[in-house]
Amino acid sequence: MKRLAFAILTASLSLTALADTVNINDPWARATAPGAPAGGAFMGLTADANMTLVGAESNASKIVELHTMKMENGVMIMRAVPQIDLPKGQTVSLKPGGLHIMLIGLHAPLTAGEKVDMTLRVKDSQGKEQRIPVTAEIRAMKPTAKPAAPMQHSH
Ligand SMILES: [Cu+2]
Repeated sequence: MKRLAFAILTASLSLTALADTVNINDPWARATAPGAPAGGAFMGLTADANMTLVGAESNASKIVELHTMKMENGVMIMRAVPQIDLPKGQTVSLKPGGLHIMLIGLHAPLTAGEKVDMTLRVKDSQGKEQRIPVTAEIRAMKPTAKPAAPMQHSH
């Protein structure tokens, strides 16, 4: 049913019969504590052709950004990135401690067992934009990043 709805949406956006798209695998978001300003969302992305994730939207927060996370001088640092490349046929993993989607300015805490809707904006090699709806399951999960590392958010 979901697949059919998506096929109709894709067809309405493009006159080509078989539009390249991005397949989403296991989308989830991490549950947040009450009052937490931001939460992360994660998934696997596999594109049919060379494509680029250029942004995301959600009603769950004021802002949605694409982020990278890595250790620098012993500190976990997150940074916003303008886009994430999705090479043809390769699964790009958005996961804790790495690339992720950041929901900033949450309107309500992300509660385990509930779902959060997002829309991904991807561009193909001709620059044509597609909007891909994603429903992420909210899970309570311990960070896989080293727990002792202090975290710093830089923009
Ligand atoms: Cu982040």
